[in-house]
Amino acid sequence: MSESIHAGSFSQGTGDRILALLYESDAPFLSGEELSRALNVSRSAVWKQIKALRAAGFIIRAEPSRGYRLIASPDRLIASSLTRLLQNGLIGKKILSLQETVSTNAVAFRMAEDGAEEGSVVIAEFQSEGKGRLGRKWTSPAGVNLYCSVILRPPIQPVAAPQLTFLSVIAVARAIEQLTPLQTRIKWPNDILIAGKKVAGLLNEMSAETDKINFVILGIGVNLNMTREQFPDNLRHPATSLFIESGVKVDRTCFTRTMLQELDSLYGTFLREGYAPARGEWLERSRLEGAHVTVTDNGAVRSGRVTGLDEYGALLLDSGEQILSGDVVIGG
Ligand code: BT5
Repeated sequence: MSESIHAGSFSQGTGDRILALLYESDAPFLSGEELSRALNVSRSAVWKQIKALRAAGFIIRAEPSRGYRLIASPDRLIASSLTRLLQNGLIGKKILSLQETVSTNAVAFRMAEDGAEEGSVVIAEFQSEGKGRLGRKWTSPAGVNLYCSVILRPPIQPVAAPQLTFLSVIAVARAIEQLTPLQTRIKWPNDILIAGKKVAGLLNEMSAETDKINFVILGIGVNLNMTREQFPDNLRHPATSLFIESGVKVDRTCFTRTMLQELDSLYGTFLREGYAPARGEWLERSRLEGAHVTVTDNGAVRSGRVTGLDEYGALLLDSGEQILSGDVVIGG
């Protein structure tokens, strides 16, 4: 499994480094000699890697007198193509992209324990045991969606950590609305719906001491190009993907970049101005204020009219109740 090769480090193979150079180059072609010098490997090693990249779906033109040029990339989420696009922010400066893993949250958690920098991102093409909340599973077929985890080290009290969920929810909603004609609705605390069906789910995990957060992992799962047949029959609520709703395949690299850029900007605002701006946008996007909801949590059922969100992200009901966790049904 590729996870065991990569987990815990960002060291790139020669193929990845060649790709990064081809992406970054302003010149139309890079010669074999330039590449071999930059990477300190032989020209035949460069050629071997070019052949391997072609076999993996990259279209690379080779001209004897000029060198190599990257023409097109396959539909894969590749660290070097994403980091190139995300150099100006905190989030996404370092990205680890895995072909498959158990769960990106689990990999990111271990990397954060080993000291990975704030803003590091783990992405996988397939998760064998993608996690939902409360021990539930997240269906994660290969090569069609986004499964991603972001490591943050916010200087806030552990009790305020749920506020960060709202940042990732808003980042996903903004990316969907920028790149598709679809309208989203946010459902407390961590779902994004299109036409009442779940298109994305968020799972935050935290390592903290009494009054200090060591790190938070923002786990983000978005159904991008998943087809109807790829959904299991026994989901708890109706689910969908951007492809099913719009009929158009999403460019997954472009979606990932847009979402991470939005998250970076929201996190910057959060660090400077606190939680109020995100809370305002969340309330607007959820259109939950005034709605009648039923919340189920561990068998306890509460219902009422939503009056807002408190400063830590808890849902407030007109009965005066403060809901910290649970599953919400709107209009129930
Ligand atoms: C969530 O849990 O919605 C959180 C999902 C987080 C997934 C990301 S992917 C990257 C990162 N790494 C991980 O291992 N996880 C995170 P929850 O609200 O508990 O919803 C889970 C429920 O949604 C399941 O019990 C199913 O009924 C349903 N479900 C499962 N897979 C789905 C999918 N792909 N799309 C829509 N609904 C799904």
